[in-house]
Amino acid sequence: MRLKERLESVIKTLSDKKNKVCILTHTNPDPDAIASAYGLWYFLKNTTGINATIYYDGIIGRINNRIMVDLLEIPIKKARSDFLEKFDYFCLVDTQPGKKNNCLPEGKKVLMVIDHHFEEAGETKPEFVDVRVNVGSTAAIVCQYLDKFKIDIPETLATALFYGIKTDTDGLLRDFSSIDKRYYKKLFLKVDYKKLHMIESPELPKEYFFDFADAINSATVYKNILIADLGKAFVPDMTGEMADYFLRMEGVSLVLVYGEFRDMLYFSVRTKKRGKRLGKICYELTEEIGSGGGHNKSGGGVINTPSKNKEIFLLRFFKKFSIRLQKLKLLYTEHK
Ligand SMILES: [Mn+2]
Repeated sequence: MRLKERLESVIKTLSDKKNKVCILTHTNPDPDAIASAYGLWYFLKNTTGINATIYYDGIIGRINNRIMVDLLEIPIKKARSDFLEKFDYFCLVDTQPGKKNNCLPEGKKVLMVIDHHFEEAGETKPEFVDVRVNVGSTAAIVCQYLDKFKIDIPETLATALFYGIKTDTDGLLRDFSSIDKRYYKKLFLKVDYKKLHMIESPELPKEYFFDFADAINSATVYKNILIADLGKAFVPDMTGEMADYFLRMEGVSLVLVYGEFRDMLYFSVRTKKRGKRLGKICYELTEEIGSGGGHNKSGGGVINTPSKNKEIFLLRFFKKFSIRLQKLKLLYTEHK
């Protein structure tokens, strides 16, 4: 069945307006997850009349993402497990049933899965599954749905979707497809630039800069690999932010940044090199001790009980990338 027919079948399933629908993002949602949830919410509203509820768990950590939600008035709420009981249907965006990075209650009926991470064999068989690993953002996939049904995208939604595609593809430079490119260009004409600027360049709390200091002071290098420890991270997303930043360093082609937040160890990995499957690697590095995933050039995850598992994780990482521990050199003191 073609995409439009498959979506029409979902709309038919939801024909009773009394249906309670929950759109669920992954834990600690990023702009792509938030934007695609908002886009799907708008799609369902326009095609079925249903006012779905968007839920996330964890925290919206990054300042940019919090401003995105506030400024664009995105109706996303923090879930508590008992909140999720009342829904008839679940739609998952930027994640999948069976993945550890979402709080979908067990045995719940999943109607839609829209994602661009590699598929894991989940036990539930949703009616509508659209997982495209070659696409750079879930937001672009949702744009295609709105496009197929000729639904006009208002300015706030356009700004959210644009920011989602932009962040997940690093401005069409990393792991992107022709679909990301198409909608990035189309949305560009509708973006509220003032709001986008406020989202992208907000005032930052002092803690943000302290994490920078910790990252730079702790950074060690082996050949073209850089590893940095944030200690206690101010928000989980700091690892990704710092990893992106370090990847810009001359001579560095692979970066690992990790830091603790509320008794969990978060980490992000980035590479400049093509052909690396970091998502898969992060998945393997965290087996039994946490969860991980991602794409080709970017990945990350979370480790449970760091006091016990941090070392296991780091040793796995060193082994995977053939890093000789004795040869790891401090970046900054070396310079002084
Ligand atoms: Mn994504």
